[in-house]
Amino acid sequence: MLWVAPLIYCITTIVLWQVANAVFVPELLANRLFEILPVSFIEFGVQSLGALAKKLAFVNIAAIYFGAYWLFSANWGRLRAYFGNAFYASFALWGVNVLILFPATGKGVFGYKLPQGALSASVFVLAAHWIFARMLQMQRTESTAPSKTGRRLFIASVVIAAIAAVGRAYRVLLKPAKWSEEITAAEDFYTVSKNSVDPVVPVAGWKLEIRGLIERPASFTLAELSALPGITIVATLACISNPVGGDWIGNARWTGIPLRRLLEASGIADRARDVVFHAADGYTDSIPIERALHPLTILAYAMNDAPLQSSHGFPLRLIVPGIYGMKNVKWIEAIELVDRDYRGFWQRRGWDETARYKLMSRIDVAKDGLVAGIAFAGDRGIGSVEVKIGDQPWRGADLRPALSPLSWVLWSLHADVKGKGVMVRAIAADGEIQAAQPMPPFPEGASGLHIVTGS
Ligand SMILES: Nc1nc2c(c(=O)[nH]1)N[C@H]1C(S)=C(S)[C@@H](COP(=O)(O)O)O[C@H]1N2
Ligand SMILES: [Mo]
Repeated sequence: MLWVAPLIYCITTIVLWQVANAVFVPELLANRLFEILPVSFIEFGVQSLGALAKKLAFVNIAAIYFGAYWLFSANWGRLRAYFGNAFYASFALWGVNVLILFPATGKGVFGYKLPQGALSASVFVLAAHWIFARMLQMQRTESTAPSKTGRRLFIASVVIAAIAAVGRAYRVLLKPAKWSEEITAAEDFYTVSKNSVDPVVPVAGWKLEIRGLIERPASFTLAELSALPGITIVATLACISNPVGGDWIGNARWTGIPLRRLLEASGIADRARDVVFHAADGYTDSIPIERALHPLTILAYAMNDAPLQSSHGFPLRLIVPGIYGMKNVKWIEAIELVDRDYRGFWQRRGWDETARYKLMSRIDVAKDGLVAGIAFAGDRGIGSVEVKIGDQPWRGADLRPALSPLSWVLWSLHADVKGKGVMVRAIAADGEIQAAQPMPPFPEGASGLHIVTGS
């Protein structure tokens, strides 16, 4: 049974990771890969496969990692001659993890840069290797003829990946065209993060720390924050990677504390220039102090009148007017005031620094005599929306009143569109007309008009 030792090793590491918050080496490797791959390549994957792209990459890396243990175990009959004993062999493999893989993923030798610290990180990995050694020891010294299991596992993983990809394409194609709701339900709200596995932050022990260039550093528990007078605002959030016509945009009611109140209570130093947010997943980003003091910049703990879901940043996330989703940091643990321009996670990878929302509009439906969709202008407000059908002149659409100055607007127009090209453009309240020139999402957000064929 050559696969018992690697299988038990795989299960042990997953259990330790999920239950005891131990490091999971494939996760480190996957995150590292996302960091070193060119952004345009990741964007291509994410846009063609959606969030699934990252999960597939993660699963494949895990398969390669545990595959190496399977190979080791399959060849144990031969390898025993070199190592002498299963425990020495396992110890060597542990060394590969903590002395090679940890530093290679930027976590330092023994993982001293990990949030868990070097001791905890390497001891958990050692424990899993001890179990692997026990299993190797018990493995019958049978022939080392390569079994077919490896090839079968590989074929199975390719088949599963293909089914998942086809399934997703199917869902996208079958999704009936529906006009957006004013408020997007939390379950339907897009989620985006840099992580292959998002953090789940427990309330117990969680604190928001405020530090840096302030007179009185402070910290708050979630109960303390929720007891402060809060505000509720409707605001649209959109990802800077959202392509023209894409659905990485949603509108929700956010409840939280104006950031301004916390900062002013802490006494802002004159030199403070940027406000930096540090998150539980190691993500950081900043906004200029002026934006942080905007009365509608809030630290939100509720979405659509329910506690924030983990995927949307529980226990606390930033909602900042006029700036792409990227800078609306989730899972916040600390807020730091600094005297310089702080470049966040995506800025270091070439994405735009200001990240101001571009004027956008999208067609949700164009059939049975109705054209309808959404339009969004960040914190500037939508003035009007125009639709062009075939070669007819631009026509003004009807607008529903915006729920807030930071909300998208729903627009519609009754017209015969069957078989005709339909396009839309938004005009901001300040008179700016949505740019027709197509531009890809990288580095400052997509532009171009959404065009569909009516039915
Ligand atoms: N801590 C943390 N915050 C984050 C991110 C992240 O990876 N980590 N991703 C950002 C990006 S790119 C976007 S578009 C929004 C998405 O928020 P949502 O998932 O609630 O829609 O979260 C932002 N906040
Ligand atoms: Mo994003």
